[in-house]
Amino acid sequence: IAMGLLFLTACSSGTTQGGNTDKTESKGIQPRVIKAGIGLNEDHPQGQGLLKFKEIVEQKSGGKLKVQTYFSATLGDDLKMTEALQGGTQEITIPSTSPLVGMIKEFGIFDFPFLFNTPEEADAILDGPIGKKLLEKLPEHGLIGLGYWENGFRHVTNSKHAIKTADDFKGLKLRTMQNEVHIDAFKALGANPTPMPFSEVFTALESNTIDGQENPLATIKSNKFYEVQKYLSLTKHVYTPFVFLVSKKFWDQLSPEEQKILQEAAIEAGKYQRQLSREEDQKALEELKKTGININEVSDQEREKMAEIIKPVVEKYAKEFGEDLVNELYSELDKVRQ
Ligand code: KDG
Repeated sequence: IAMGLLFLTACSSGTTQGGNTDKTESKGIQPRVIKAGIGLNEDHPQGQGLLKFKEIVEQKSGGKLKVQTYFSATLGDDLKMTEALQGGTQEITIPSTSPLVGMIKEFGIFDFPFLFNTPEEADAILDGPIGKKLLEKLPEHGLIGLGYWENGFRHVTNSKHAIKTADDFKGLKLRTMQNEVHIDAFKALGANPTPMPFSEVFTALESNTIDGQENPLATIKSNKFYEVQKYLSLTKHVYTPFVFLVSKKFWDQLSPEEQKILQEAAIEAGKYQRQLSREEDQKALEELKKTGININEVSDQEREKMAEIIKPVVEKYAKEFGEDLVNELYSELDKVRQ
């Protein structure tokens, strides 16, 4: 009896530690419905990754945790869904880090053009101390970050002319994400950047409100931008990641067991998603060639020229985001490149 009592006391004191009044530890896995929404389509590597996440969560929880998936911005754009997580009316979203820079400015280091050369370099930084440090800034904004998935290297499409040289950006009205680094970088190149949520891009291209946009090949294919664009130039000007977000209001109600399932599933599905994203990047190029859109390579020399023009923008934001952080980023990258 004495031992039993001791055990009970230990358990109940354990549950109150986190400030939770309910006995989360004794709850194990509860039946729950988890609403997960993204801006891209189901056939996109991000959509396929989300389906993998659903499969893993449902399997690990014996079907108790159910993930309801919403693709193609049916629940809203990245910022709207992130706000819904903060308010506790949606549980999961996987936005680009770029539009989150208004909330956590340091995420902007991933928006520096020509920062990464390969997806593996991005993995090393995102999964390393820098990526972790940025995830730790999320809870004070009502969000939990379970890791990074891949969006990938972005290229420019437009309806006017091929971009072969840095000069070819001049005068082009280009949609950018809602992110000041992207806006200033395209301004520096002489373009006319127009920030807007992703869900409005197709219509804006179709109605010629804008001349072009920039996104990874998988997105250009999945969202059929080739139907409303004449030129695809392989500028590979920036790599942007996705961040896997959970509502903190929801997270705090979960038992440690449930949290573990979600954390592991986000990482496992993320590995699958990154792999798929890299395969799709190759495949999409082949398929885009068949659509009739004019595709051109951009020489390394011209890409270096573009990087040179954008350099003052990067330097300005390096100061704003914190020189220590940016120096750490560059030295981590040096290590990866050795
Ligand atoms: O699901 C993610 C999308 O909503 C968005 O982040 C895609 O890269 C993107 C863009 O250009 O807005």
